[in-house]
Amino acid sequence: MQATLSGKTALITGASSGIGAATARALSQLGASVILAARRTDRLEALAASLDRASTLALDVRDAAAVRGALESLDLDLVVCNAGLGVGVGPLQEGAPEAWDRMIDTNVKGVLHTLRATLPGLLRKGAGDVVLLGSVAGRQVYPGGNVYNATKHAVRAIYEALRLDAGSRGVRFTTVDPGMVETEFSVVRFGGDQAAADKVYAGMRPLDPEDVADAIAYAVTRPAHVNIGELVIWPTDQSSTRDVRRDA
Ligand code: NDP
Ligand code: 8X3
Repeated sequence: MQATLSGKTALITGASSGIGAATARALSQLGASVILAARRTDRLEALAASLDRASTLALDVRDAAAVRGALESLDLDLVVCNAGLGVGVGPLQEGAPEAWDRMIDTNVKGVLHTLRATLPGLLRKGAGDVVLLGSVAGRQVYPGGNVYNATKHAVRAIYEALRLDAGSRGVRFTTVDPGMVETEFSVVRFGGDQAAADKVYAGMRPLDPEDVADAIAYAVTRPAHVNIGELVIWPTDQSSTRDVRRDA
């Protein structure tokens, strides 16, 4: 990668694990100062200790006031809205409203709170990058994915809304929409059941979080006049949200 992010400051939400942690490493290696935000500060501190120019921020993106208080005054160049989760898989008619709240409050409202606190600063500077972690689940639904799918469709709508409301003002907007990535996502989704999580990826080659981080690094290191808008990244073994080749 030729371009450098030296002198730039990046905020990454959900940096304590998976795609967020890999993205923090990638952006740091490209020279950016990285602000690592999430709830598990022990994880953030361990990651920050292994990186140059890294600081940590205890943040629950569902808490609008806390997000505003922590982020509004930061001088940022890149904002990666990555914090997100799935809670369970099952028929809508049997769903748990508490699980719906967790997904909607984190994946949709968390993104909105983060953008509300950071986008005005980027627009004032007339430069910068906003990267949203969508999903192929924001393009295709799958059985039992109902509310998670809906939250990622919402992220896609937010991406499109950003282009209309804040586009052409020097800030670039990118949605990165991966298929299956082996992270803690499925462990969280199945309430800590590692065996259930392992089954999701059994016999197939999922993406690594570094594959997604690499795509994000590519998007944010293009020349200023180039905005990579939408990146859809599938494992080669996954042809749709419903079709996965196993034990090839
Ligand atoms: P992980 O579970 O590994 O990481 C999720 C991150 O989100 C953690 O750092 C977690 O930190 C953070 N997070 C969750 N809730 C909150 C909250 N309320 N406030 C702040 N941070 C929070 O999963 P992934 O890395 O896979 O997921 C990252 C993003 O990528 C998500 O938006 C997910 O929907 C999306 N995605 C994942 C795919 C996959 O197959 N894994 C595919 C497509 C998209 P902490 O718990 O410390 O707060
Ligand atoms: C998370 C991956 O396949 O569960 O977006 O939708 S999946």
